[in-house]
Amino acid sequence: MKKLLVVSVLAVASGFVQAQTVNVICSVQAEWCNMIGTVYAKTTGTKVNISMKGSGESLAQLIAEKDNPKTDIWFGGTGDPHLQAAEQGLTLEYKSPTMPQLQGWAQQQAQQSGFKTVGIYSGPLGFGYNTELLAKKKIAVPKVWNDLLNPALKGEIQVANPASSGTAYTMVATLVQLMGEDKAFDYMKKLHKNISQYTRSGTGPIKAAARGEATVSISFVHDAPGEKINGFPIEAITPSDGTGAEIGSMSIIKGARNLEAAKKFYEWALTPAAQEMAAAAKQFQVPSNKGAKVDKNVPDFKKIKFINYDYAKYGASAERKRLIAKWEKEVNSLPR
Ligand code: S7P
Repeated sequence: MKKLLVVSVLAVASGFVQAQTVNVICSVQAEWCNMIGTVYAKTTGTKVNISMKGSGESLAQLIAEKDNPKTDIWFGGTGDPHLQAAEQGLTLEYKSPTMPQLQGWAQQQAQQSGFKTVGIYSGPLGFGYNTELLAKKKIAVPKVWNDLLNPALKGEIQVANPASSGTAYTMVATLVQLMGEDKAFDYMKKLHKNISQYTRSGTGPIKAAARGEATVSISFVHDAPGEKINGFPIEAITPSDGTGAEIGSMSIIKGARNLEAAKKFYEWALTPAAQEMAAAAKQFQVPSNKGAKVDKNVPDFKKIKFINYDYAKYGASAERKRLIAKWEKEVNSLPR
């Protein structure tokens, strides 16, 4: 025993003990991914390999890697694909001792998945708009979903493609729950005429609106203040007739090669200090740890009219597949 201890001490002292490694897919924006990677590596000595991907693309990668996972943990991204990953057996059940410190919606996300994912932030869907372009084109700020059908907005709106983007899938699921399926599809067919481009990534449209490449975007509104702080003429609003919200989530990958390192990273990511890094990286979702400070730029949920989003139903693989196939056939195939 004594001999073993001496060997361990010598190994550490002489640098023979290899640092732990954790392979992270990160689905929030680059500044936040880089910040958590750098801070976690510096404070723990862990080697952090970060691969940045949107939510839809991350799920596709995890499905492709199923038999030989190269990822240990998936940080961030909309909750629906995390629920699908859980349903498809791609992620591992893990009950964090931190769970009681989390908001109800974050715990509900965990329970719904059999503890194979957990909520780390939440944020509402809405409209981003370029203030200068709207003023120049003399178009009123869109306040309800129907305002996006204004013919003056023809070719002026960007939203992502729901097949690749969790943000855009949140829009489809929100509209279906808000209007009923038939009316929602009629609405999306009309909206199609005003769309200039369905982007691959969910954050693309608000960046385009900020830079004047689109007048309006359908986006998570917490992505607007960061663009504004960076000097772009952008504002965001949530539709007063109702909207949905994402539960940004985190999951440990089943078969993770660095399971202990993944669990350590997971616990760290649930701490108030780690969650406050979002605002430091100019991303303004509501943090899931009740003890984390809420930045003044975070949208005030009390002022937003939310639908009662059914995360279990719309997070199910079969429902997502069905709605996306219907959107491709009935909406995306239409001429503009
Ligand atoms: O602030 C980043 C954010 O809006 O992007 C995440 C997500 O990766 C978007 O993925 P998609 O490209 O698949 O839409 C959101 O979870 C997050 O709030």
